[in-house]
Amino acid sequence: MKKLILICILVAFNACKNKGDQNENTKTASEEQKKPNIVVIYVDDLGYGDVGFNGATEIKTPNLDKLANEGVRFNNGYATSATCTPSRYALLTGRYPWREKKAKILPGTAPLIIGTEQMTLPKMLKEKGYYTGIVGKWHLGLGSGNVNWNERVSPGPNEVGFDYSYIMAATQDRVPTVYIENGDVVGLDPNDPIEVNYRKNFEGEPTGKKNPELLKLKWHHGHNSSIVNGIPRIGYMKGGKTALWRDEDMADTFLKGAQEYVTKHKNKPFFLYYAMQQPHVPRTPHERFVGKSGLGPRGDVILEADWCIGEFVKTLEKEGLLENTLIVFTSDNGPVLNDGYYDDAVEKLGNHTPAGPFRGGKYSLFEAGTHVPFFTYWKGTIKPFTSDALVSQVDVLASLAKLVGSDVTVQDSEELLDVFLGENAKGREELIIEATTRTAFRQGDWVMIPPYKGRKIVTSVNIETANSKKFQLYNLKEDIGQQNNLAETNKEKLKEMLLSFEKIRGKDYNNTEKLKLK
Ligand code: NG6
Ligand code: CA
Repeated sequence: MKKLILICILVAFNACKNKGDQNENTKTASEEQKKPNIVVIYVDDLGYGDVGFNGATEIKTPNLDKLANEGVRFNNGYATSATCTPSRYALLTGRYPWREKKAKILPGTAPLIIGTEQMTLPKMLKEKGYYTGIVGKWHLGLGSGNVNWNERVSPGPNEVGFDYSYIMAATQDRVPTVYIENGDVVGLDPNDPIEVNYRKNFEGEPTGKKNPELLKLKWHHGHNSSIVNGIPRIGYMKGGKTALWRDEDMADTFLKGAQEYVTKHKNKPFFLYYAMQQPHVPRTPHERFVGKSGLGPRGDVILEADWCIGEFVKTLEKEGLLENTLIVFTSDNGPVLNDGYYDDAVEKLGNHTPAGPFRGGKYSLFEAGTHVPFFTYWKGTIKPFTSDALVSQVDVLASLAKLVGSDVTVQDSEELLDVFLGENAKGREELIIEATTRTAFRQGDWVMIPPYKGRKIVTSVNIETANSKKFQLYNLKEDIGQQNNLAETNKEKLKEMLLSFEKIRGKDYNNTEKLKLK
């Protein structure tokens, strides 16, 4: 009898224990499930008005429109800057780029500008168990000066938080024109080493300037150094013949990289920074897309980018990941037409308005420089919503930290997770925007641009800088195109804006001119 009781107790205990284990397992599994994959799709120089979901009618972007319209579409989404490097710096570090002097358009030979000790978006996610990867454009510098491209290039993305990297070093128009995977140039023949120099050419090497007969794309300004694939570039390069990219295949190469990354890492929460190159110059659509938009190569590569995103989402769907993946889509800066090549962007523009309703463009402190397409999408979790909330790419880090349960905070990154998920429409109160070395301030519906010396128009690209000897003050609610400067008539508002701006930016933001409110 005693024995029987003991057996009963043992059986009951084991049953309980198993149940406990099971609960434990179930909890862990569902907790794991709760950790969504995160994909940031970042395009290059795409304007607010370049996409159907923001009103474009001359260019069709059905794949983007579907995601945007089923996700949270931001009417007030910003890149921190009107050029690439600083915007990317802010996205990945959660810090305003004007805090880092080196965060300016970098040559292909620039050293890494993110400190290896610095907190970054991929680092934060990695700490929370994510596998992290980048496929696409980097443009944040590599190495620590005098890079030898024939050895492992380091530090780079893999040293600031990415487990995997497949990148182009700088831009499509800058050398070196090769892909780099985890620090190694892809397809490099050791007997044909790569040399790169931004100051002087290598003896006997043709250039865009001297050898126009070798060009399939003509340069308009800049872009007259080494020739690769019939396209003249910024900077000089020699060697590495087997590793050189064919520009027309770049979209497919990055897409394939992004798809393979997903398929390979689908069993663990992953983060992918899919940094597409379109529609930055040189605009080189794959033959499949040539002539398809009727707007020239710039339109064609936008169609190509849209197609790539459609294909990429199909992969997520096929792998059964779409309902467990948060997608953030945005652009690093606003649009530009002629950015250095004769590629018909101006001539074939027709009725298309890349900047949408905004004034300016890439390089500009006017809205079109930084006010960009922006949406989040998460099938089954995010409900379709058009948000007026003010959000910046600098906020992605803190907001994703909240999503994954990280307590990481960074100086300028505001935690706006519920805004990004469309559960709340109250975004930032204020925001500093940047164009080259100049900064301006948005607060509520108002934008204040301090006086800056320098050219009013960048003539080569035909874009207004927003430089003026006078303060500028605009109310975007009534004047989205920034036509009515209210600085003279609303001095109270101007004063209030300047004070708030200086609180964040400090007083010495304009070292070319002493600012005084008269
Ligand atoms: C400019 C280039 C421009 C583009 C830009 C960087 C000239 C004359 N212009 O210096 O073509 O490459 O840098 O663009 O060289 S960004 O989107 O990467 O910031
Ligand atoms: Ca850009």
